[in-house]
Amino acid sequence: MPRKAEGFPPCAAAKPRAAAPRPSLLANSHANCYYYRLFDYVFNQMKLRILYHGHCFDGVASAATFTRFYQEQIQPQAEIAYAGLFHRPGNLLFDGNMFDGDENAIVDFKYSPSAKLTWWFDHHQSAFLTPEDEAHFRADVSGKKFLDPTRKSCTEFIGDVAQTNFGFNAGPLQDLIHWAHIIDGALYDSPAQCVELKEPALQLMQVIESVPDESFIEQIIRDLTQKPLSEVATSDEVVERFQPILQLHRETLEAVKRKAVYADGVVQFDLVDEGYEGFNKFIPYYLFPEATYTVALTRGAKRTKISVGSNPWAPRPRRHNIATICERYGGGGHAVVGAISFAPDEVEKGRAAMKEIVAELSS
Ligand SMILES: [Mn+2]
Repeated sequence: MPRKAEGFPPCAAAKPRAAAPRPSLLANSHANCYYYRLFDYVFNQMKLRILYHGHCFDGVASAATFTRFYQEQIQPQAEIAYAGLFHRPGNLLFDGNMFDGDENAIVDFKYSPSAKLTWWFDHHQSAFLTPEDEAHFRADVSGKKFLDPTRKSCTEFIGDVAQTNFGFNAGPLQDLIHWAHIIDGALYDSPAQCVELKEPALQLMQVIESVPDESFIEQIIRDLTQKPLSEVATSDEVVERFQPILQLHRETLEAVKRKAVYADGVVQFDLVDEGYEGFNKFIPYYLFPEATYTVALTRGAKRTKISVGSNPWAPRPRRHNIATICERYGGGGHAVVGAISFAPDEVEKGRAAMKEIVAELSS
């Protein structure tokens, strides 16, 4: 259950610190002059670009946590811009124009060897597109790029590193970190908790995963930087957007009930013809508590996708590393959950790969 917020101290950005990261263009003797400060603000303000794992609760929570850390410990006056990053077929995840800040950060997403990338936090096993990217990361001496695939959530990882290495106080973000940990680590009490969606944090998760409006997601990030999770998750804007999602979620539940086939520990279903772009990944275990794995095929506007998952409450333990299986088909993820993207028209290719994966997990 979400803990009740006991006051949410405003971000220290409200009171800019004296230290400026860039040399001033004017002499210091004018430092207290209004026009000096205005000039300094206009001409010396630096821009931070934060690229985060889009439509993912942990990605959004990581962006909010990094924002608050950056404003409190690094540069209070930075102008901050956001953009979501998405997994796509092939290796074209980044384009050079994305790194348009004076500083550029990636959180909860793959590494980029771009010289413009100044901060990186990730916890995915499949964190690198190529061995060259990994070598580039291993050679980094900036002290601002971090990977720990043993972490359940990138949000918690950022909070801990920021606290230990940079003196950040992650306390006010405790509730956000707690829920990112549960959601990204799939540490729910039961499949019912996640399929019935009673907790506001889980309703916010659904909104983040489903609402296509990037500017709304960006507002959520900015709100989570300044307000407690419980307040953001129960706001009118979130509650209003959650209602149609809940309706669709119930329809998807019915579709999975109709299409899912269970055998040898594996639930499989193909929702391409139904037109559902995604589904709550705990529905299969809600319906088939004895299953160890799920393999599902869906199609959206931008990709056909195989989702592979494992049941955290399975009576028989997981014996396969799902990221490793997905990597063979050009996908990736974690040991317990992963995905593979194909072009939207590659449905048959997706179906063939799905068949092979089901056979492997059933053996
Ligand atoms: Mn994550």
